[in-house]
Amino acid sequence: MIRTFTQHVVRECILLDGHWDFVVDADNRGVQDEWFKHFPGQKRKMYVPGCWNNEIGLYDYEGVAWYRTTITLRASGHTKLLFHAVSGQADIYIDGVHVGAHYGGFTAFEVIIPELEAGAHSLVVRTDNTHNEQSLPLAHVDWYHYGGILRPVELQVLPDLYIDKLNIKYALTGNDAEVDISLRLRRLGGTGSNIPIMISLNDEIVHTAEEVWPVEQEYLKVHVRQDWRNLRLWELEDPALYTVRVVAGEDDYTDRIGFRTVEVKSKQILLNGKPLYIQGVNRHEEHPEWGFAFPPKLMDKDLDIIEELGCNSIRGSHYPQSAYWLDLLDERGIVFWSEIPLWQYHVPHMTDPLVRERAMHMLEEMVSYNFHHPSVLFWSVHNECDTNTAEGLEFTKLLTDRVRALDDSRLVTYATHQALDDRTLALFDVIGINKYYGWYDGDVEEFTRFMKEYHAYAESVGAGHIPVILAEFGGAGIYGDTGWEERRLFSEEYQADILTKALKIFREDPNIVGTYIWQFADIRSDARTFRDRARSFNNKGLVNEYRKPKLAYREVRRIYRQGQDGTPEIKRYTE
Ligand code: ADA
Repeated sequence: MIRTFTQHVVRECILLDGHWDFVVDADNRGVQDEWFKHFPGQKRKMYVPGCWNNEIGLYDYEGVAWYRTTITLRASGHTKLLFHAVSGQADIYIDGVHVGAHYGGFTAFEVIIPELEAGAHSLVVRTDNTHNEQSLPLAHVDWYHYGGILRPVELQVLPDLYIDKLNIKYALTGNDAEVDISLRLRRLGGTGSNIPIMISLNDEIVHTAEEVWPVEQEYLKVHVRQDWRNLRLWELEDPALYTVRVVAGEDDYTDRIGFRTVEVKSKQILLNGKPLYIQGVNRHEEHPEWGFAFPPKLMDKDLDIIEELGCNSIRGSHYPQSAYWLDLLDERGIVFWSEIPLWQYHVPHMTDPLVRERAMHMLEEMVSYNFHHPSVLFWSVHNECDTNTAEGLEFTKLLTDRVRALDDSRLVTYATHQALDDRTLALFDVIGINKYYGWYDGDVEEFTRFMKEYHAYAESVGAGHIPVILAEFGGAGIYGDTGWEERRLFSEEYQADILTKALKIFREDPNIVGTYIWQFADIRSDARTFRDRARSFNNKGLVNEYRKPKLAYREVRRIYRQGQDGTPEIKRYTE
């Protein structure tokens, strides 16, 4: 599954899930046309979507690998290959011809092959998950760089004139919306000079027109303004969703939207005008058996566990996550923080033109691909970068300007570990602070002094009015390692103790509007750079990597859920 709803009824779509031929090319010989002959004994099958680093013999492999499958077309036609995510660098070949490339592991991309003949064709994907000082993310991270075709691949058959892009913006007044629908259509062939367009909202036709499209013009842009009244808003308790379907000539496209406002006022985050107190966790889209190719059914389970915990929000640490996941969040009324993997970039990285270009590109892809999800309230531009420097300030300004130009309907944020001398605070709508008192930085009680110092510092640099979220805090607890409350590092009790005390401090601070605990589940870390991670996992999960609850889960659930007359109730808004 790619989405929880059907996006195309008319356009033919074929999922390319299943076994593909697979071979590792550690020496980067790049002989894709005869690739399988050159690697005797190595050829094997790999399930797509999947990650090779969950497989025996490939647990630690980072580098080039080739995938191959056969696609068969019933009739000649234009073909679109939609890759929902391929780790690192991807190069796509059809019948040995290079037809497309993409950089960046967590965003979707497409390759269009016009006029492909009927019959069987070889589809080869070269992937390279090598990371270095210019990659996004860097080689040095506290998770694992799983390689492979991470998310589904889809083959779509396109007509001569097809819907290339749909973008819906709106301005809300009460329950009425002024809606701006932008369509971009593309011509791949044909001589037709007119195209009928029909738009429907929840199955009710709201617009029909015949657009003139000069034959020599490759693209046609269509703008439709509409007033939609008496809408149900997207609320956490009642996340109303609307389906917009466009039929243009012989093509169709469906997407879902939700109507809501988000803004910052008087140091609060307001969702539909009401203060929102964030109760959240950081979640990597990662599983020990699936790596980054997280299966849809387990997403449901993760959400059950997270809702049971009393959360109303999730931070998607530290990269753009699956469309399916965001669909579920839209449906369940859970607020999402989406970010790109600019994780711990220092001055030399932030001034590197290639890094900058890659970051901008991924930011643009993240925003454009996830634009319609009402659950996304925050775009986050980076995590723990050198924001206490002039270079950090300059780079951050580029990112925040860009993201606002792409989308001014959401809040722009980031996570800083330089809170007391950060130079970028004033660039943001909401400030995320990462701090690990009780684990790396001394006693957990020091949070009280730290937050006082932070508020004074923010005031002094003109950022005192900006709401603050504790975006990361916590400690490690190894699942099953319990004792007699002797506060032993890595025990379940020690971890629970840090979180309980930290949450008490944060929840009593009226200047803090929410918390994202580090982290939801234990994740595989990178043993090469993080030698102190027991089991080579980051063990700060409230549940272990197989989603078994630790003591900390139960303690946080007690705090996040508000008991009233013995009935647990999720606290969604500040009283
Ligand atoms: C950082 C980082 C997280 C994780 C955490 C930790 O704050 O952003 O990804 O590595 O530290 O566990 O130390």
